[in-house]
This record gives sequence, structure tokens and C-alpha cells, in this order.
Amino acid sequence: MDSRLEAVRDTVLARNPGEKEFHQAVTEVFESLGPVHDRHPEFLEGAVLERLCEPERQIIFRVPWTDDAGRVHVNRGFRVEFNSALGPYKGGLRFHPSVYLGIVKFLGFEQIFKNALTGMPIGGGKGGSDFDPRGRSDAEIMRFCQSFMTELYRHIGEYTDVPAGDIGVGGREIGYLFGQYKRITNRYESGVLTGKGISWGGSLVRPEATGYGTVIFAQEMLKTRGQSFDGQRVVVSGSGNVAIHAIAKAQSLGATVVACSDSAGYIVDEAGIDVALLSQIKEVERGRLTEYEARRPGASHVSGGSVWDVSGTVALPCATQNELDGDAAAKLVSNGLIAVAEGANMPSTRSAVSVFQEAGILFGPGKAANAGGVATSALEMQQNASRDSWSFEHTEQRLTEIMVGIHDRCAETAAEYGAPGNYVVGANIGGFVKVADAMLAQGLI
Ligand code: NDP
Ligand code: 2IT
Repeated sequence: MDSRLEAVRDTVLARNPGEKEFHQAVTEVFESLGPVHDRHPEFLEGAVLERLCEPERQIIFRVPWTDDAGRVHVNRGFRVEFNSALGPYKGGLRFHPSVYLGIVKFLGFEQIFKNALTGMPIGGGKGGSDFDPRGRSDAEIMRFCQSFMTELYRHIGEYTDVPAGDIGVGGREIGYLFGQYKRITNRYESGVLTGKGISWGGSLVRPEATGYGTVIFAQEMLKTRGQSFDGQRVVVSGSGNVAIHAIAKAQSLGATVVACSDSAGYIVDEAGIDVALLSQIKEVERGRLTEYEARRPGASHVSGGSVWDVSGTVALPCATQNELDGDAAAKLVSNGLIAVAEGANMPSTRSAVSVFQEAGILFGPGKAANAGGVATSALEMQQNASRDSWSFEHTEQRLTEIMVGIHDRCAETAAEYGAPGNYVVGANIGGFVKVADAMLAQGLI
């Protein structure tokens, strides 16, 4: 790393002790930015990096709620409003027991660059709670969401901060959150949340957007080597919102997706995952992957283990951070891998990324490859602002153009800075320069 940037990085790490995922995300971005500071000394003079690493505002709050037996629980809620140079803070809410400030900050930091790459007018933020939704009834989820919003509502708004979903937060949770916001504020402010239901201000394609976008990004990478998804053997991790729609899109382009996972294990289905069955089990019944083996002849379930032991030519990590380490990367490479696109945020460890890059694998980092979700959230905001709703075809066309645009901008930026084919460098520099220019133009903020 450039020594000028290393000094800033060390200060950031010392000021934020114990936040290891945030440290990882900052380090990974800084490793790309040396050449930018050679060309733009004004970024150093303006202390852009120091400012960028300090969130504009961080909110931590108590979320008390009662379970169905009347017992009181207390969780912790977070919203980190990281950077508003390009627009209102925008980013999802994650409900998972592992959530703490270090995870919210890594996600918020990544979101700044991702949102800049979309070309849409959105700043970066993220939030969530250490609440564990697993096994909770709809009524418990509703009471938790209502309590969460009872504090959050005062911090958000169409022109301020616009949350959406992430792990553990989908259409059901956004509905309960929106209802409570409307009740407290007495405003039907559609643009305050995205990922809403279609009949009450949501956008077609938003549920599919992250997974579809990841596959579109991967397809553009494959094209640079004269290849396509047709005939590829694909391995996916996760079996939630992003994974399911990535599987569907990859198969619609002629690939066979042979495996996917959840936190308990993975399934292998050599005939290609039956997306309708997977969606029924995971999205409708909220069940486990073991059910898939029971209902699909020829499929097998492996408890524990790693889905990355399954061979494939394309890997799409769509579960969570640091789920794919250096050993898993080496195994995938030795099994014939040609491309990786990250549907999840930071799923590959830094050593995994090195393994892929040294082996010449096409590697699309999450902040570029999974930007289709938040980009379509911005399309939902556009529809809300104009009180319009677009067709599926039109919205999907916009998503495709945005993803192709992100791919091309990353490729061009990487080449411009002497690292052709390096999408990590392209995404980090492309996102950073846009935000840095806006921050300098807006004075010392
Ligand atoms: P979901 O809650 O719908 O699904 C998450 C999936 O990942 C589940 O299969 C879950 O398994 C698995 N998973 C979660 N945590 C872990 C863990 N610690 N170890 C192993 N598996 C785990 O979330 P999404 O599909 O929305 O999100 C997946 C990833 O995509 C996240 O990294 C998210 O930040 C990212 N993302 C999401 C976007 C969106 O629009 N939703 C947009 C851009 C990125 P289990 O059910 O067993 O917990
Ligand atoms: O990580 C992400 O980009 C998301 N969870 C989606 C954020 C959004 O505002 O749609």
C-alpha cells in the first residue's frame, strides 16, 4: 500500500478498535487508491480519505419488544449515515445475530462506492440489528419492526436517508416498517423505504434485481474473453433473495446451477437447481435446504462442509461476508473455475481475492457486481417521486443498462490506471473519484 495512504489507514484502524470487517473493507479499498493520489494531490490536501472513513452520523438505539409468550427482549439497533455527497444516505437494513457496529460500518463504507458506481443520486448508509428472525412468528417480526421504526423514523426520510432490505429483511419486514413509519409521521411518504410491495409503491424487478444484476455483470466479464453463460457449470452460495434470483437468471442464460447453500449445509443437484421448488421452500415456507433433498429426486444434501468443494466454472457467492477463504479459492481454481461474481458483500477474503487474481480468474467484486439491487432501489425512488410505475420489461432494461455501464466503467478505469482486467481496482477508483470530487466541490463537510 502507498505509504501516504497507509498512515491514514493506520489511524482509521486505531480509532475504530475491534471492528475487523470495517478494517478489512477500508484496507482493501486503500490498496487500490495510491495511483489516484499521484494524479490528484488535492485529495490528500483536502483530507478526503480521513473524512470518508468517518461516518457523517452513527445512531445506536435500544429496541425492546415482546415475544408471543409475553416475554420482554432487548436488541440493539443501528443506522450508520456514512456519506451524503452524492445524495440521501441509501442502503439496507440487516437483521442477523452477528450484527454489530463493525459489520454495519463495513457495509456502509462499501455502499458509498457501490452507490457511486451506479451513477444514481444516492449516498451511502447501512443499518440493522442483532435481532435473530429465525423461528420467530409473523406477529413477533411485526412487533420487532414496529419497535425498531419507533426510534428509526426520526432519522430517515425521502430526502435524508432511505433504508431497504439486506440479510433477514425482505418484503414482509419492509411492509411492517413502512406501516409504522406512516402511522407515526402521518405521511404516505413512499420514497422513505425501498423494496416495498408492488401494490403500495414498490418497483417491479426490485426483488430479482441483485441476483439478476450479478449474473449480468458476470456475463459482461465472460464476454471480454469471448465466452457466455451458455453451458457453464455454476456454483452458488446462499439460498436467500440474492442467491435464488442469481440461480434463475444464470439458468435462463443456459447455465446449469449445480449447488447452493445455507448456514447449515449445501445441496448438489446435477440436473440443475429447480428454482420454483427452492423458492417455495425458502421464500414461502421459510424452511431449510434439507427439505429440497426430500422433495427433489437426484438431489443430495451435505450437512456442514463447504459449497466451494463442488466444482464449477463460475462461482457466485451470495450469502455473507468472508464465506470464501484462500483455501476454498485454491480448490475452486484447481477444479476449473474461470469466473467469480460477488452477489454478497465482501464474501471473498483478501487472500481469496489474491488467489483468484494470480490465477487470472475473472473476478467481479461485490461493490460492482451486486449493485443492481440498490440501483433498482433508486429506480423505485424515481417511480415514487413521479408517482409512476414502470413495466417489468422497462425496469429490467434499465437494470441491464446500469449493470453493463458499471462493468464498462470498471474495465475502463482499471485500464486507465494501468491494471487492465482488474475489476477491484476499477470499482474502487471509479467509485472513489466520483465521491471525492463531490466532497471537494461541496466544501469542508
Ligand atoms: P437473505 O436473508 O435473503 O439470505 C441470506 C442467505 O445467506 C441465506 O441462505 C442464509 O442462510 C445465508 N447466510 C446468512 N448469513 C450466513 C452466515 N453467517 N453463514 C452462512 N450462510 C449465511 O439475504 P440476501 O440474499 O438479501 O443477502 C445475501 C447477501 O447479499 C448479503 O451479503 C447481502 O449484504 C448482499 N446483498 C443483498 C442485497 C439485496 O438487495 N438483498 C443487495 C446487495 C447485496 P440461513 O438462512 O441459514 O441463515
Ligand atoms: O447491499 C446492498 O446494496 C443492499 N442491501 C441493497 C440496498 C438498497 O438500498 O437497496
